Amino acid sequence: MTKTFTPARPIWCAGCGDFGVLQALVGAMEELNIPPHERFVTAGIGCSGSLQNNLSCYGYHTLHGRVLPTVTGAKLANPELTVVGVGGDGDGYAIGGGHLMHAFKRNPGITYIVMNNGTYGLTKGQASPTAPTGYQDNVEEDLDPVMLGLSIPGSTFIARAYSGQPAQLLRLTKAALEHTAAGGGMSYLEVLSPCVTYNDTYRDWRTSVYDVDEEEGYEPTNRAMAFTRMQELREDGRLPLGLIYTGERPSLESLSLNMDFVAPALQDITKPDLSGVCNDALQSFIK
Ligand SMILES: Cc1ncc(C[n+]2csc(CCOP(=O)(O)OP(=O)(O)O)c2C)c(N)n1
Ligand code: SF4
Ligand SMILES: [Mg+2]
Repeated sequence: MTKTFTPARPIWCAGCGDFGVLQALVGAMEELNIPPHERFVTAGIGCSGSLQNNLSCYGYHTLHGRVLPTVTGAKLANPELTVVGVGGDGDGYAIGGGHLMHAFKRNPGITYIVMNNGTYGLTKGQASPTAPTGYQDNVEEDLDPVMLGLSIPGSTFIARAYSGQPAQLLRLTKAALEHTAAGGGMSYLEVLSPCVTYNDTYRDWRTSVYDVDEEEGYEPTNRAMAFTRMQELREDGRLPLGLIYTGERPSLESLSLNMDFVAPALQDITKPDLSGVCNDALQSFIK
């Protein structure tokens, strides 16, 4: 336990945007009084994935691209935990892209933070799905995961922050955790988090970000307005930040629990019928 709850020192390059994401997550969890033993943080493989080593929590590195099924399973196993998935744009939008749309659709009670740097940092700078046309000879149009999330009716919380704007990043990280804690389901927060070594976008992003939180008349509860505005801003070459969409829909675990599903971690394993089932399961491995 001492080892689990003693954060390691980050090994990121000086100036990596992921430092800001770590600071915001630690700050938000402290401000919301979430104790370390009630945090479950799972990370994908990538520079961003090492964030999980740097804060006090339970959790582990899962397989590359498998953050969302892992955190969904953890939440169903113990709905009392604060469950957070963290990873990169390669992890979440390339190899893990198939899971993203189903997670939006299922709306599990988890927070998912993607550190988008438009590159595969850990493997030395290949183009990711969000890399712009021209980066490393990329001939494809970049993916907009915010618009993907908006196009899926089950999604309930979509926000984007920039690690160069720490006050807003902290506020949105807290809002994401609060949405999920209130039973609202999945909160998705993409953070524009520059990779200073392989794709240093600080200069470009500083001038192209656009804050919808400050826009008069913008209604984050209006999905159609959000989608139209995202499209317009994209055409103008802007990167929208802020609380982009929030809606209401029951969380996956609330629906599952209504179906007589008892979360495994909350079952009384001293009950004779349950201990019999556990013993049978163990015996089946021995046979
Ligand atoms: C199944 C599998 N395929 C490929 C890899 C190699 N790999 C490790 S990290 C990575 C991409 C990392 O990019 P991203 O998720 O954007 O994280 P970043 O390092 O940029 O934070 C890849 C392709 C792997 N570890 N496992
Ligand atoms: S290679 Fe890029 S993403 Fe990885 S730690 Fe360095 S700056 Fe961050
Ligand atoms: Mg990346």
